[in-house]
Amino acid sequence: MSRSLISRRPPFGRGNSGPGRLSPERVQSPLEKLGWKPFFQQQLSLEEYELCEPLRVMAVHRNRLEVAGETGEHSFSLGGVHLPAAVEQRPTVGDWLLLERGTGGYRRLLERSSLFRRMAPGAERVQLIAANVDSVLIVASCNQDFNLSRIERYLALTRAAGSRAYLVLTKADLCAETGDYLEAVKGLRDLPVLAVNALEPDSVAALRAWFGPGETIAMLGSSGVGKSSLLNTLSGMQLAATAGIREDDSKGRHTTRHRALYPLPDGCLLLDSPGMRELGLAGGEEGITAAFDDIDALARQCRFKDCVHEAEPGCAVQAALELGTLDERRLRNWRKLVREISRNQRTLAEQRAEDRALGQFYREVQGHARTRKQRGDE
Ligand SMILES: Nc1nc2c(ncn2[C@@H]2O[C@H](COP(=O)(O)OP(=O)(O)OP(=O)(O)O)[C@@H](O)[C@H]2O)c(=O)[nH]1
Ligand SMILES: [Mg+2]
Ligand SMILES: [Zn+2]
Repeated sequence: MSRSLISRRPPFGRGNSGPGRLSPERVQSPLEKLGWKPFFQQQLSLEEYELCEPLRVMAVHRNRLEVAGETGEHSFSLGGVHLPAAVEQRPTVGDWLLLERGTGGYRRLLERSSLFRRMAPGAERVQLIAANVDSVLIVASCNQDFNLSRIERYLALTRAAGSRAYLVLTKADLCAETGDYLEAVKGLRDLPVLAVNALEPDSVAALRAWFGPGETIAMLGSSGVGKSSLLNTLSGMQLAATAGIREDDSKGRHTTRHRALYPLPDGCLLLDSPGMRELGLAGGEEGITAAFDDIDALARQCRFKDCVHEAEPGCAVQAALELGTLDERRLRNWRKLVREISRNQRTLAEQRAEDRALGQFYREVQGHARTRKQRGDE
């Protein structure tokens, strides 16, 4: 581990010079190594501070969580826990939860610094991907599977979650000319890019400069791009299985089946996840605005406020298309994501209204039952 890389980074908990501060000179505590920060510490009441132990969710299984804390890693059964009905309030990978010391009883989830969600494929529900992610490594490979619109989608999702985004182009060693790929992503602003061979430690070493100790990094990328390979090379261990891709179309074989968080020797934590076939945007228009700020800026210059950028006079978006300063594909992808998000938000709002109505119905039924009981009705 290179000390000089770490010392260039600002310490966490800016403005906090107390004992909670994580400085490069100080050795990280076991909790800080798991991503514990003042943001979480501040949420504990005095009673919780004394009676509870914070644990990070490293992996989620059907009825069990893998958690890690001051005393190491263990498995926590959700069997006897009464979890909230709302999906968003249930634990996901990266969450911090409080368990009572001694009894191990479940207390609560701590407020999240960021949350990644998607529309569950085929269902009209939200699915949680990860919580408390500081940065996202968007992974794409320099082969047939490279898709700029997909990268833009990941970027919108990352911006919506309020996390920093980085792009790594893998399989640079298998491609004669990485220049074309680097050129293709040049228009994506505020997105540091590196082309690497994910199997080669020297090649991925440059990635380390992007991340600091205690930082949680999620990887987003389709199957076969080399997410697990990056994890293995960065950790110097064979932590996750990898498998060859299909020769005809360069697509992966969905080797990774579960999301799991891995602490790296550098002191940051990397989330390996399955390549997600569908990553429907579940909300956060501001993510799209941020990922497509060029189109947003153009739209503001249109003559009409409600311009839909088709054939209206004085449309700055159409003018940019004609000038060639805006790419037709990018505009199409923007339209697609905007439509998708408004459709999904409508669905989710209807879903929530139905859930509320159902809750109200149950409460009324229970109320009637109580009244009958009090009156001695049969
Ligand atoms: N030559 C070369 N091969 C790579 C590189 N990155 C990944 N591979 C190979 O690509 C294949 C897929 O890599 P994985 O790491 O399993 O991909 P993944 O993104 O984890 O895929 P899923 O788990 O299915 O989502 C493996 O055979 C890797 O050895 C690279 O940069 N160069
Ligand atoms: Mg994998
Ligand atoms: Zn317009």
